[in-house]
This record gives sequence, C-alpha cells and structure tokens, in this order.
Amino acid sequence: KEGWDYYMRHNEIEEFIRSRPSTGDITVSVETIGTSYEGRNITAVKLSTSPTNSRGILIDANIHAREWITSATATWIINEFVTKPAQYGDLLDGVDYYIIPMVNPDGYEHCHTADRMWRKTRSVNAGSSCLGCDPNRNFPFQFGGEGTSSVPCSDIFKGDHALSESETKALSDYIVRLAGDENVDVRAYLTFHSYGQLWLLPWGYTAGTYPDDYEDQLSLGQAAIAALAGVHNTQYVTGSGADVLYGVGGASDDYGKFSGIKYSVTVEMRDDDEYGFVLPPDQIIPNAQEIMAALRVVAARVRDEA
Ligand code: 0X9
Ligand code: ZN
Repeated sequence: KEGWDYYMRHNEIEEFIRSRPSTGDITVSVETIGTSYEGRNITAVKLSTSPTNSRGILIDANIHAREWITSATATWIINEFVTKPAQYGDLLDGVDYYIIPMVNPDGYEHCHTADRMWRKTRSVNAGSSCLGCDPNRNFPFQFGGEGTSSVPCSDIFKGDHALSESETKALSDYIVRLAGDENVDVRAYLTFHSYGQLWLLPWGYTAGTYPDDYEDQLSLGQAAIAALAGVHNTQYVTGSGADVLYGVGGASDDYGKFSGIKYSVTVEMRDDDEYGFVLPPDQIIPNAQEIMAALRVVAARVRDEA
C-alpha cells in the first residue's frame, strides 16, 4: 500500500500529517484546531516557504463524511508540497497554505466501519435516535435558510443551533482567527466536496444573488476550471452555488466569504455520476493532479492581485 492507491483511515491521515518534517525549503506547522464529538483530532497544517509570506489559501476537506476523494486529495497536495517544493514554486512562492484534510473524522470513520453513505457528524440529538447534523448547514450565515431541515433524521439537518457541532466550531474558530490575524492575509478558501465537477461561487444561499466582486470570482473560477480541464480533460462547471446547484443556508462557503475571505469556493470533485461518492482509488491521483492545476491558477491570483 502506498498513500494514494487506497483511502487512508483517519488515524493514518493523522499519522501522515504529523510526521511531515520541515526542511530548509518548507516549514510545516501542525496544529490541533479542535476535537470531534467522539474525541478525534481535527488537525490543520500550515505550509510556508518564506517567513515573510502573508497571503494565504485555506483548504478544508471531508466536511461531509462520504466524500472520501476530498481528504485524499488534500493529503496528496500536502505531500507534493513537502516532498518537492522546488517543483511547485509557482504555487508556494509568496503564498502560505492552511490545510485541514479531515473536518469530520467521526463521520468518515463511520463510513469505513458501518455505513459508506454517511454524510453528517455523529453527535447525539436530544429527543431523537438519529445521530448527527449536516455540518454544511451548521455555519452562522443564513443558518436555517434554503436547503436545510429541522428534522434530526434528515441528511440536511441544520443542527440545534449554528455551530452546535465541535467540528464546525473548530473550523469556524480557525477561519475567524486567520481572518482577524493582522499578519495573515487569507485570500482564498477552497472547501473540498464531492461529487459533480463543480466550482461553486458565492452566494450559495439563494439563487440570483451575487457579491459585489462576483466578476472577479467568476473570472477566477473560469480560469481555474480551464486549467483543470487541461490536465485530464475533466469538465467542470462554475457559477454561484445556488444557481448551478441549489440554495443552501449555513454552508461554509458563504460563511468564508462573509468572514472576509475574498475567494470562497466549494469545489465539487470527481466524478460526474458514474461512481459518485464511491470513487475508485485509482482516480485519487488524477483528481488531485487536476485540482493542483486549478490551485495553481488560484495561487497566481492570490499572489498577484492588489
Ligand atoms: O449540499 C452541499 O452541502 C454541497 N453539495 S454536497 O453534494 N457535497 O453535499 C453543496 C454546497 C454548495 N454551497 C452552497 N449552495 N452554499
Ligand atoms: Zn459535500
């Protein structure tokens, strides 16, 4: 077994992240940003090639338990950066990366041990025998809006209140901390989901609403998916999350934008509809390679714009 020809378990991902050494070329800083309901670590990795970098890109993965390709892609990107930083100067020069490969470890492990199609967290709901809420309905922006449910057994249950989950609280605290740090300038937030091959822009809470800088969002999205398609000819679609897919209140993408991160994107990875969430592991590396091409375009924008 090599790291990306199968889907690592949460403990393997943790072990992988925590054993990456800093080198003369790249500094790796690992931080536990929270603990899941069942007590697993939620871990962020910062990768930096220069102490004077300030612009940053935030990436998270596996907010949804069954979307395994997302954490596999995140760890592949980390591995590429730490093992061959010289090959990725165009991504690493002037830009720091803040990567959380596994936001929902309880749900992910539940997929491995009991129910491959689990989506939510695994917390107990008062008065219900159904566990968990949809972490991507649990953020404090348009909480309880379109595409959410108040029924604990629903797969889109929004939770008892915004940030009711330790997993979303950990991510939210991290976003707020980075956004408020005067030494950090996070310009892009990519939240990795699957599937559908979509590059989803704000606003996602309802159709037909756009932030003032939507033209910038769209031009970057179009450039990113064009670069992505150049690798393995995988076709993505971009547009607002609500226009292209459906409106969602309390999602992390809009919350990132609301928190002041200019480019906030939900990336719905492979595939289109053949395997869906159960993407064969031989697609991990091709998926990651094309995402890296899109990330290169994002990094250039983050580095170069005013
Ligand atoms: O429904 C979701 O949370 C996302 N799709 S998924 O199949 N990965 O569950 C889409 C969220 C897009 N964002 C917004 N519409 N705000
Ligand atoms: Zn998802």
